[in-house]
Amino acid sequence: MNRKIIHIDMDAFYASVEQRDNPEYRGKPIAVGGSPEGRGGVVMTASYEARVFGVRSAMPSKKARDLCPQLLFVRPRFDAYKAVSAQIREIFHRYTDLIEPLSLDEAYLDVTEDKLEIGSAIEIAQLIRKTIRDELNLTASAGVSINKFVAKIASDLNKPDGFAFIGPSNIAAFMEQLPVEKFHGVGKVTAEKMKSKGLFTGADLKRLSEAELIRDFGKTGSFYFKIVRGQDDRPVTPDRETKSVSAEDTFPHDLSTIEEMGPELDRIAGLVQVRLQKYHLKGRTVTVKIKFSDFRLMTRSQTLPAPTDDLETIRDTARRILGAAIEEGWKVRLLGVGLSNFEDQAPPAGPQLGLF
Ligand code: TTP
Ligand code: MG
Repeated sequence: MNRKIIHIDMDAFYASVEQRDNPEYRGKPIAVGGSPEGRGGVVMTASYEARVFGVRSAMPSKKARDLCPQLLFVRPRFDAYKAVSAQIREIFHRYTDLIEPLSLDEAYLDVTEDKLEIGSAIEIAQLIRKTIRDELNLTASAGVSINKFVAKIASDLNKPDGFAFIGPSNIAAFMEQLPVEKFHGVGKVTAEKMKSKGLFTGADLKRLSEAELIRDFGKTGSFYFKIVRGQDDRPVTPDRETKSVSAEDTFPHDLSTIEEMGPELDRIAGLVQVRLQKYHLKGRTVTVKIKFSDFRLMTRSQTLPAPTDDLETIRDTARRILGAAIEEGWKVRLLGVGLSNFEDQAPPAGPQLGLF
């Protein structure tokens, strides 16, 4: 029997809370985070009025201000966002306890069996959206399908204040027309690599065998093989505890000097820092993962005196680890940076395996 999975994601979350609580921001382009003088800092999120100008999450404030001179910069109030996050979770719990939060504003729900015996995932998703609007004065978008992957893509289709249902009989056609860059989990480099091989959509990927996908894209090849057929049997895991936050990138060409690797490592560290911020986590242990052209894998870690989510600290530590680990001339295909050993969580016993 098919499962009934809902993915819910609040619209322009921090910005919407600010517009709700401060009437003077309503209908205006606002950015949460960053600095009005454009002196450093990045935008955490932008209201939809600001997105019209091209303002986006993780954009430096100077660029955001250049794109939209009347942009209002608002200082984040994390306590307010956490409170709303708890309120939406309480609404989810009216229907199911199988809730897997991905961040403050986003969660998967398994409503195969719902507490109120409504039976229809579409109806539950719409009820949740209506309740969030009526009780919290905020909007959310929802996607409904039979697995997490398709539900997540569906929730993004009609954002903001949107809804989409992709049922079992539509999944195949939907995945076939989907551009490869829309497959979440496919990064920019992989998407480019796919396109250079003439793979632009799900239909193109579907023509390849599992062995061919693994040959071209490594282990994730078998994930793509399944996903393009709409198969994803990952369960919704309630209140999963985040153990590590990481990012990695495979390069189109092998890198062999520190001069080439340094800026790439910095960029990857930046992605990790954005995620740490998004999940409100600070970690003590920085890990660098290195894959060589012969697929040999090396991971090296360093534990800091205090937990951090500071970009410079993460970058410097990652660079130090990399500098100590590799020798000039080694050919590097992939670099990754991870943070673990989070604040308020007991340090892991024994060697730190299982990162990434
Ligand atoms: P998202 O759900 O990615 O973005 P959003 O809710 O602002 O907008 P939408 O879903 O309508 O596209 O992230 C949720 C919140 O997490 C966001 O409001 C602010 C925070 N965040 C950051 O702090 N930094 C980031 O880089 C991102 C992407 C989000
Ligand atoms: Mg959101």
